[in-house]
Amino acid sequence: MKKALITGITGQDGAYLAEYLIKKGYVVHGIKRRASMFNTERIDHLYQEPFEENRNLILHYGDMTDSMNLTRIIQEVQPDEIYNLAAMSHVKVSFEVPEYTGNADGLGTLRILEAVRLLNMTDKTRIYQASTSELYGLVQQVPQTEQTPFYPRSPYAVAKLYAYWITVNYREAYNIHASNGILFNHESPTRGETFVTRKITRALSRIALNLQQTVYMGNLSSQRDWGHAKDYVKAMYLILQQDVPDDYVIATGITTTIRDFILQAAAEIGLEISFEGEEKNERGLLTGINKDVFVEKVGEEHLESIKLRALKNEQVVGVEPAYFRPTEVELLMGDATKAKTILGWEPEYDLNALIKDMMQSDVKLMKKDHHLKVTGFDTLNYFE
Ligand code: NAP
Ligand code: G4F
Repeated sequence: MKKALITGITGQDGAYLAEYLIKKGYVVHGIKRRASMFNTERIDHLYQEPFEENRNLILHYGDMTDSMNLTRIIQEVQPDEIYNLAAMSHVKVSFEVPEYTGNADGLGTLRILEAVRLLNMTDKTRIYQASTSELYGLVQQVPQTEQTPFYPRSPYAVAKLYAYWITVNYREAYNIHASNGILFNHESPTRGETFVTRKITRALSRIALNLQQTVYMGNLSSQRDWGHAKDYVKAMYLILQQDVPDDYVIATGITTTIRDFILQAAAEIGLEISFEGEEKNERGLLTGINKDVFVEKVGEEHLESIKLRALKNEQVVGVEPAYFRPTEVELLMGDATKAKTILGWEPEYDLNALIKDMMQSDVKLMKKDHHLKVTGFDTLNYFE
């Protein structure tokens, strides 16, 4: 049985990848951080009690800033593959914690590579580094390929630039099987709630259920190339199955503004929104309801209240300058031809299917909130 070690296993990608590798017959080891509350919600469905024989998921406490901890875990586990997914991954937050971001995201990658080298595991262990389209930043070319020059625009992207190049350097200097996946934005129903897509799908679900009036956003005009995390973890696996290590762009090739994502996600549940005004004064008004879609996707019992709000053309989207970044990445659009040709990677989800998946999941989730609000106490239904 192959052994994989996943850093960042409690995150969106870590959880999908763990599930994918377990299904392939791997024993998966994961590094999680100690937290004051449970932080394993995304992988709880995979967890087995420590006394169970033939366990295929084993967790270790650790941190990307702790070299000794990482080296000990790698020595104990002796992984065939390491997927280095752990990172302080929020671009806006990285402006507030730049040193920590550099330490965890940049030097953290060096710690993994150096541990494999010092433990003489360079022939045994393959390493995947979670690189990012944020490296392109102020884009020098559209679409972006493996050849496009990098121009990072945040402490996060600069830290990831170091991680990218130290991975290439260890590959060339020590012959380590180490590869970068340059992944464009990928989302899912378990995407962190403060990333833009999930913020939108949660807020629209709450608006539909009359639990929230307005959602305040940052830059509505930036454009992203969004895929589904389920498709993207398959690319990570494929990258490590190649005889020769290399770097690959993983993307859909389609780019969409944040504004259009809002419109499409709203339409998915029958909400019609119209934007007016510019920049800080831009607003999204609820101007209509597609009754049949709303009843099917949200439920008849919520129709009357949303119709009233639409009649009044209520504001549901606003712009809050606090969400703007000091330096923005305006346009990302990737060309994954190399990955498609060499890895045989093909995404199954397009943007429409991604939005469907996220909206369906968040409406269901927010209905639990609605039920709590209405009844005032928890019921068995809460866990359905
Ligand atoms: P995520 O949901 O934010 O997960 C990040 C993971 O890293 C979590 O498990 C987190 O633990 C862990 N982590 C953070 N700091 C750590 C530290 N100091 N030590 C140990 N673990 C730490 O991110 P994601 O969306 O799954 O992304 C996975 C990786 O791909 C990240 O490196 C990200 O930068 C990169 N990436 C993501 C995208 C995307 O669109 N999702 C695109 C390109 C690249 P807690 O759960 O305890 O916070
Ligand atoms: O969803 P975001 O926060 O993702 P961002 O900054 O593109 O970073 C994500 O993707 C990267 C891959 O390119 C990863 F490396 C990184 O770890 C992370 O997963 O923001 C997307 C866009 C930005 O232009 C932002 O300014 O949405 C814009 N935006 C507008 N209003 C907002 C908001 N972003 C957030 N988070 N919140 C807003 O209210």
